[in-house]
Amino acid sequence: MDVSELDLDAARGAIAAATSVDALAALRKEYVGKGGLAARAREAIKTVAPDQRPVLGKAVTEYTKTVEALLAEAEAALGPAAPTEPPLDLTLGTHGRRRGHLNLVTQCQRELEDVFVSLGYRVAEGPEVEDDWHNFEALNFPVGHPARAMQDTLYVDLGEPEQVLLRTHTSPVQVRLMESQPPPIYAVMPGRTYRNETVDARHSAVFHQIEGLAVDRGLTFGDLAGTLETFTSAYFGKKVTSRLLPSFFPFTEPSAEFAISCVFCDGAGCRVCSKTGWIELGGCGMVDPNVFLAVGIDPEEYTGFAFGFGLERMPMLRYGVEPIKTFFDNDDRFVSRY
Ligand code: 2NL
Repeated sequence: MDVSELDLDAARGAIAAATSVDALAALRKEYVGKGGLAARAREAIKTVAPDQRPVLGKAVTEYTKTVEALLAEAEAALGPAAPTEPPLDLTLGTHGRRRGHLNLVTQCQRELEDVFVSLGYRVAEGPEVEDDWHNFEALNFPVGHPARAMQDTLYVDLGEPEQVLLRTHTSPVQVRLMESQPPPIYAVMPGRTYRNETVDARHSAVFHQIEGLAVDRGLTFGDLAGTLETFTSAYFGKKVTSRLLPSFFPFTEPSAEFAISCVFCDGAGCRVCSKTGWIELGGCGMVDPNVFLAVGIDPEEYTGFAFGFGLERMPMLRYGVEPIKTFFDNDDRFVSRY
């Protein structure tokens, strides 16, 4: 082996002619790889005349450096190196894990929110642990009023007796909204509510409501009726109509129950609507002037309407779910179905 075999021009020519990363890798092996030309030349150092050893040693080092640099330059010019790891297979299975989804009640809540947002309403939320003022007093439920007893309130053992409670409806959110901002107000309040109820097919101690509130100049009962009609046909479809019947709530005057034509028999009368052709959804009315006074809104200047209904009832009607506790049991056979 002598110095002339370390032919840099030959290496330069071959590297320049290579057109693939694989070809360059083969050249690297041939010139500077294990057992390659440079390695053999280094081996040969001890076999040449002592005075030639430094000459050959220097030549091998020079050759290796130059060839490595030429290879690196050529590789960079050919673009990124092919991945050395096997590519990630995105079609591989999930190893038994399934993607979760929202509970049916949450799905329904989101859908209703969308309907009201499209009508120009905002979505408002508030605390689930409330005080007597926001849950009752400001809503025209005076102390000792029988309507308070009807709400089966769950009290929290905190502060003065019967002052801190789990909200029995979402109305306190509306009180907080009216206290914190001037009209006009157009908002819906969905959320969890609590009552000390005996659980049966349609009642649960923990349930959800969605309420709506509109406060503006010149709002009438006609606006309320039109809003509910628009909402019910947006959610249940154009075939469904709504009706109002006189009722009573402490916070509205006049008050009404609202019902939709039965989604199962189109109003003809069936088992689900108890042959009446109507399904009651919730209550509504014009905001009582006493409520406006409690939150500092002038009832001479503003009027408003409010409505409320149970959230669970919607998917119960749509999918025929019963009893109500099915929503909260978390039985996977139910949960994974929707
Ligand atoms: C029902 C009936 C209703 C309201 C809720 C309300 C709230 C304020 C003022 C006036 Cl701050 N009204 N909310 C009004 C009428 C009925 O709910 O059956 N809910 C499940």
